[in-house]
Formats: sequence, C-alpha cells, structure tokens
Amino acid sequence: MSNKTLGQRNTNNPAVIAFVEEQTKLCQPDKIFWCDGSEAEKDALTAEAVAKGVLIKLNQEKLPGCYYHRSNSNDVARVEQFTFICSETREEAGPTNNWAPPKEMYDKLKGMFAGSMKGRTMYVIPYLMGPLGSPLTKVGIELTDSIYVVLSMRVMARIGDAAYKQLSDSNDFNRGIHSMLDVNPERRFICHFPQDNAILSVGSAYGGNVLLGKKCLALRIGSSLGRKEGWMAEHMLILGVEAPNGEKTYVAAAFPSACGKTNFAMLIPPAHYKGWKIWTVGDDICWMKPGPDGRLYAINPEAGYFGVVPGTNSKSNPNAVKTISRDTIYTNVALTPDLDVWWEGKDGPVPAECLDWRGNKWTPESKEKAAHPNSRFAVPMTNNPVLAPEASDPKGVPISAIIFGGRRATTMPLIFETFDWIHGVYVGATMGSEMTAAAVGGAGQVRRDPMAMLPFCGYDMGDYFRHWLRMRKIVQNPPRIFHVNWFRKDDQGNFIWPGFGENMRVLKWIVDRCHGRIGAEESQLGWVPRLQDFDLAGLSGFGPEQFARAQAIKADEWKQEVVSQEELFISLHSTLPKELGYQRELLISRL
Ligand code: OXD
Ligand code: MN
Repeated sequence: MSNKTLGQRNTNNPAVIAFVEEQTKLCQPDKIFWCDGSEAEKDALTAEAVAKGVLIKLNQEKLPGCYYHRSNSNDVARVEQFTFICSETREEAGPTNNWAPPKEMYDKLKGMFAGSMKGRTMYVIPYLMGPLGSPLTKVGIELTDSIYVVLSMRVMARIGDAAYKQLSDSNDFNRGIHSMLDVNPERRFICHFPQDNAILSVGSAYGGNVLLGKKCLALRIGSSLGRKEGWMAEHMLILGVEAPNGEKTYVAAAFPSACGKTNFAMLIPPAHYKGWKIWTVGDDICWMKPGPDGRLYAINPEAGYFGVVPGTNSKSNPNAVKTISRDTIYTNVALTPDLDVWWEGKDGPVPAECLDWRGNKWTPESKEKAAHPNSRFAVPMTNNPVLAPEASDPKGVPISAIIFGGRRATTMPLIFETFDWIHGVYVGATMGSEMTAAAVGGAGQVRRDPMAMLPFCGYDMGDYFRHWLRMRKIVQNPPRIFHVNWFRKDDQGNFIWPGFGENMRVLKWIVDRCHGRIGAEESQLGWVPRLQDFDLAGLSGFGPEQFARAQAIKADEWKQEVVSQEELFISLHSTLPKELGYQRELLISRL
C-alpha cells in the first residue's frame, strides 16, 4: 500500500462504519486513522511515536527493530480493583468480580469519553483473535487514542485487512474503546459488557488494561462467549512435545500471571533428551473447542508475546532471549547510556550506570530495582525459534493433557495426575498461588486462583466450574489433567526442584501417561510417579531423597490447605457445583 492511502477508511462494513461514526461524535478526535496493518503503516507510526517521545529508538546494532517505552509510573500493571464485569445482574458477574449496573457504567464512562480525544487522533484497529479462517477466531475493532496501543496491538494480534476479511459484512465483532484520558488512577476503569460484546477502557496505557484483544476479549468476554457457544477460553500456554520418532503431543497449562508460562512454553530439553523438542503454540491464552474426533482442539488467539522481562536470561529461557533480540517493544525496563536495555536477572554484567524504569539515574548501589518487576516485552511470535508451525493452523491442535500449577513454597508436590476429569476440575478450581507483580497489590501472599482465571473469568466462578464439568459431556476423549509445582522450597528456603529446562522430565512423564506407557502409584492426591517412573538421569544435586521431598504429602500442610479451600467454596457457595464439594469430601477422607 502506498503512503498516500495510510489512515484512510479501508472497509465498507456498515456496522464498523456506524460504530466509528458514533464514537467519533462522542470522543471528538481531531483525526481518524484507519489501520491497515501494513509495514508502511508500522514505519510511519513508529516514526511518529519516536518524534513524539512515546518511543525511544534503541541501539539498532544491538537490538534491530527494538524500541523503548516508559509508562506513567502510576500505570504499570493490571488494576483488578478498577476492572468491572457489567453484566445485566450482579449474580451473573459473581462474587469474584467487581460489578456495576451496565446503564450506570455506560453513562459514567460516556461522560469520561465525551471530548476525550480532542487534539488527538483516534486509531481504528481491526483485529483477529485467532488465525484467519478458524471457526474459533473472533473479530474485534479497537478504537484508541494511544499510538503505543496501536504499535503493541499489531504485535499481539493479527491486525488489518485480515480482520475485515473474516468479518465480511457481519456485525458480529467486539466493540472496544480505549482512551488514556490523563492517565489518572482516579479515572481508571476497565469495563466489560458481555451482553453487548463490548469493552470500555479509560485512564490507563498499561498493556493488560488497554490491549483489548488480550485479557479483556480473549479471556473475560471470551470465557462468557465460550460458555454460551460451547467452547473454553483459558489462561493457558499451549506447547507441543515432539519425540525422537516424530510423535507430537500437545498440552495446555494454566499458571497464574508471572509464574513462568512463557518459559515453560519455550523450554529447551536437557542435553540427554536427544531428538526431543518443544514447540510453542501459545504462551498465555488458549481457546479450546471439541473437534470432530471427540478431542479438544486448541488455538492460541494471539500473534505475539507480552511477557515479563526481569529474570529472562539464557538459563531461564534461552529461546526468549533470542526472540526479544529484535522487533521488540520494551516497556519499563532500564535504559543504558548506549541505548541498550537492562533488567534484573539479565545475562552479562550489571551496568555501572543506567536510567531506571522511571527515567532516574540508577547505579548498582541504588536500593530500588532498575527495571520494574512487571516490565514487559511485546514481540511477534514469529521471532520465536521454536514457534510451532501449527500456531497458525485454523484447525488448532488436539490437547492430550491439561496442567494446572501455581507458585507454592509448601504443600503442593512437584507432580500428580488427577483421577479423572471431575477430580481435575476440582484440582484446577482450588488452585492457589503466591501473588506476583503482574497485578497491583499483595505480592507474595497465597491466594486461591481457580484455573489461573480469578482475574479473567467474565462471569460467575461457580457457573464457570459448571461449564468445565459440562464440557466432559461434550468432549468424548477429554485430556488427562495434571498438577505441577516448580516452586516448592526446603526448610532452608531453597527451591527443591531445579526447574527451567529440567521441567522436561516432568513433561515426559505427563506425555508418557497420556500415551499409557508409564507407571504410577495412587496417592491421596492422585496418581504420582514412582521413583522408577521418573527420569533422574544426569540430574546433579537431585536424587531419590530430593524426589521424595519434592513429592511429600504432609498432613499438617494439607490440613491448612483444605481449610483454605473451604474459604473459597464458602465464598462461592451459592452457585458452586455440588460435585466439587463431594471431591473435597473425598480428598479429606483420603487424607
Ligand atoms: C499477563 C498477565 O499479562 O497474566 O499475561 O498479567
Ligand atoms: Mn497472562
């Protein structure tokens, strides 16, 4: 496309045009820019963002195609306290979501949007969540006054003409409107209207609050659509395990935010796993639907990774290090004098001096972190050296195993397999994890995070569990369900399990279980590997004794665990499926 046509209206879809016209009247932008997703558009908008100081061009010799962004220091994470599900009734949103009556919230937000884009450009971003042509794919139109949002959305989703192609002349698309306003936490609201397939976001420019395809559409609205339409929207990575004989087994895994989903999805097996390979399908979100052969098929609706930067290095995730060495937008990391980026846990020396994420001078003596703990990269998935070719397959991939896991210093063994689907739903529903920096507040405390969906489920959590249970009736060959914990600590506070690439050993047991070719023994929690079932070969500092410690089921810890699960169940009691209560009783009797 030539430069002349950049920003011109590029669709005749009457519903899209009407939506944009209506919002233009409300927001009163100086200019409307219709995005087409082209390279020319990327170049032009990037240049404009640099000229306006929204992006800093990084050292192109070291980091080709990379840019740096600093967000407002009051705007660095998702804000669950300002995130609302505005369904018709409070009951539909359930006790774990903030709720406001839709009319009241529409009125309030309309007041905030009125004239909010005066002096600014309104960008129209048509996008796809999912590969073009997939029956699972959804179309969204996001209107935004942030050029950073446009440039990030084009990394995270398939934007431009493909979206209009999938939409054709239909009016079935998600309507998303975002305005930064004055980036004031007092006027920050992330609101979802499932009945209208609409999202309104104001007062923030942080990814999870404003890249509306991601958490807002792909999870909150998506989960609600999935329940209506018979599919599942989950906070899961998807990976493929390739065996030396070419056999491919796909698994989906739900871990809460900042618990290593991206690392796990890009894992490199230890040296003696010759011929084994891990392929990434997705690192954060998974949409699953029953396929014609009675299995669950999954797509990754995203096209990029919006990952936590600190701790990324050649031990934790060598593939991510390569992935983010080009074409990456870095947000809130530290900036070195030669326009390179730095973060805590990066390979190589600590810089003698740099600018921290706020833009203040930082030296190794400084008390504060140089990079914000929730600093992020946004990078196209096509940069990933182990991107699964199936990541763009409209059919998706058949899922053999679902893995739940959290960050738990105690209680949870390294690995167990649940007895059946209903038990697996119970284990997912009662998942707990120590909180991280991905959301504001409470870092370190254990909170119940059912299926890692607590901040992302767009309707009542009890009904969400019911939907999971119902899926068993629709899916003839359901995946097996497992639980893992990489983060258990010993009495000295050291991690027992080495983690990272060694997680392949756990994955191997899981894959072999799925193919019915390895043993296990029954425990109170589920099926667990016997020593002879688990590969410890060549693992230094981790032998049978450590294995026993990693797998220990301690009565005192489980007493506390079931009490804390009860608190969750009480809070959800009015809609909690009775099957889950029975599962808890069964567990108690086994314990
Ligand atoms: C994310 C999150 O950004 O879960 O993926 O917070
Ligand atoms: Mn996430």
